[in-house]
Amino acid sequence: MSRKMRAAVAQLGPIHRVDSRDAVVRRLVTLLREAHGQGACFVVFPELALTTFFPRWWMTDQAEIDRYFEREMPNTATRPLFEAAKELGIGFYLGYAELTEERGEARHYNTSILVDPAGRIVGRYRKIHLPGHSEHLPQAPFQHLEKRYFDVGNDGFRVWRMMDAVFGMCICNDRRWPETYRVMGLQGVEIVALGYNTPVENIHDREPEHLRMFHHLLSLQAGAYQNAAWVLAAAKCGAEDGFVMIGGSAIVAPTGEIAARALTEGDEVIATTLDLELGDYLRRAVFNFAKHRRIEHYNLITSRTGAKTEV
Ligand code: ING
Repeated sequence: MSRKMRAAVAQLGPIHRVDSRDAVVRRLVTLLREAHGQGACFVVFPELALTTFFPRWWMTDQAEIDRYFEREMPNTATRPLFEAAKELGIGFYLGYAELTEERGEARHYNTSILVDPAGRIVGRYRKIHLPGHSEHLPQAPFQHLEKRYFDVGNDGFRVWRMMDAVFGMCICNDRRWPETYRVMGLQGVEIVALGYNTPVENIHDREPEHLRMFHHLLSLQAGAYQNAAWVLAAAKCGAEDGFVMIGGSAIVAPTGEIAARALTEGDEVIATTLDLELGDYLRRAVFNFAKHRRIEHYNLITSRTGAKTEV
């Protein structure tokens, strides 16, 4: 009897600066119900799914910045989502900005949580690969201030057993780094859930826009195949206050093939029945880590940060 799970990715269209948490949560609940209607028992929502992608804005007033963060989870605004999920018996991944305190100091994380079908938070991840910059770039068409507004995540890349499967989480830029998937792959991850907000325009260098989607899908497909895992990726996309982000939400199989892909840049649910044994043949052979990996030759991966040519 093969292990199968019907899962969905809930893509979000734009969230504008004026949009309230309550209005956004109503959209999330609608998407959750649609996913349930498609037979899903697990749904992935995007990165920073409760607010606009605020790192695009230069802000200096910490109180203004902190308005984009959640001090507790669930909270008044998000409780309807947890309650709907529990009513329907659906687990979910949710990305949001987390404000917490550690050793008396405020800490700001770009966070995702894993919630089980009973509405309990069973896992938390804090984004490790923070892209962009920390200083104001006045000449740029928009900012990408994740290095300014967030602390580097301190939870590592972990996995959790839930609903008879092994789940892992990451967030947006993490998906571009093979280390992200491999650390989870070495823990036997079967389903990697991730959300993303990816601007169409590259503010640093002139780059053909079609490459944004190409690199996004390439990263998902490589990570899935090289670790024999399902990868479920949810975009927040479309024009947020005029600033366009790519769609391309996708469900990628352990073979690296795209099983489902969003067609729009709005609120959209895609769903697939995940065969959790589809990747078994890859783990037995080509990606049998225990049999083939040669870690005695990999030390630079964890001992050297930047590239250095010594020849
Ligand atoms: N966004 C983008 C991402 O990694 C980016 C930033 C885009 C980096 C394109 C490099 C190239 O998809 C977030 N939020 O990480």
